[in-house]
Amino acid sequence: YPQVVTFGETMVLMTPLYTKGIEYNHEFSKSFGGAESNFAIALARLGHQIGWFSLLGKDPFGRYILKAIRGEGVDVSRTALTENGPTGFMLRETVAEKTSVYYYRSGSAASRLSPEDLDEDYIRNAKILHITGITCAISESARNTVYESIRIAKKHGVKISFDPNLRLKLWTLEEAREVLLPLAEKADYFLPGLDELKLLFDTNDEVMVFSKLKELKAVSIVKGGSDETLLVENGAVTSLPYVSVEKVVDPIGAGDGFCAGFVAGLLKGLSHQESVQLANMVGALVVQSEGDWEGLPTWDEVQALMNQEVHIER
Ligand code: KDG
Repeated sequence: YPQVVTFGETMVLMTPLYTKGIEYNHEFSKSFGGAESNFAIALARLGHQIGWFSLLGKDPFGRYILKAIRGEGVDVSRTALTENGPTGFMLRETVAEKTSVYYYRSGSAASRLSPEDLDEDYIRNAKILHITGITCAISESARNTVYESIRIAKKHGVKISFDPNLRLKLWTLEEAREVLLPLAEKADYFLPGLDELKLLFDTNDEVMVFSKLKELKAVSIVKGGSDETLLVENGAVTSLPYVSVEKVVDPIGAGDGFCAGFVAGLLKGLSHQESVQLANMVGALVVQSEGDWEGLPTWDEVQALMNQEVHIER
């Protein structure tokens, strides 16, 4: 059984080859993305056994995604290709430095995830169950699957890490608050971004944000301070600086890699502070290459960064 289990929707991602925008492009590149599978790929590359499950359409996109994620060393044994809905699909364009995402995922195979798709033994044997708010946003049955997975995890003493991953294209802020804040109460490790917290707590006052976090039972790890990550535990806030990068090429996927870095730290027996430092390193490596998951580092690459090894080109 894998040490960590996660689940959620992964979609095919089409991106226009040129910067003219979707409307004026005829050529697209094909990849895929999904916060939970990005997280899973990251953990696998960092050397851990990770299981990701979902429902994919029994279609070329579904087969493509399943093979690719399996090829990354993620356990996909609980993922099924189904005739009940197609594989979700998204387009992303960046025009004049503004990125927009278009989702084609309502009624998708993954949106039909329901509590019956859960394998209790699979969750029970893990150390950590990783949940993101996106799964709660895609459908009521997927949200109920999250609730049921948490109930199973709690019953068996499996720790819960939770990234709210607020996606306002999927639901309103009010709907998101109603679901995500109670989930933060249930988490052992809460991994939000500072901007998300300001929206969820309805305040721009950072003192207020942190005092609300201190009320939670969870250890909170707040991504996206100006150039730091903030660790909140036992009523104290510790700032851990980012690893500086020369050029941010593509920030998408950095949050998922960050969460995986933190969880990998826990699995490697590191302290919470050290785990955040590892998460910061993974984040720094991801943003330097294109793609939601392609730039996720291996454990060797992280160690090379730790040891400041010089890259030999040829
Ligand atoms: O965190 C990156 C994800 O947002 C991306 O890979 C796609 O899961 C995705 C979503 O729902 O937008």
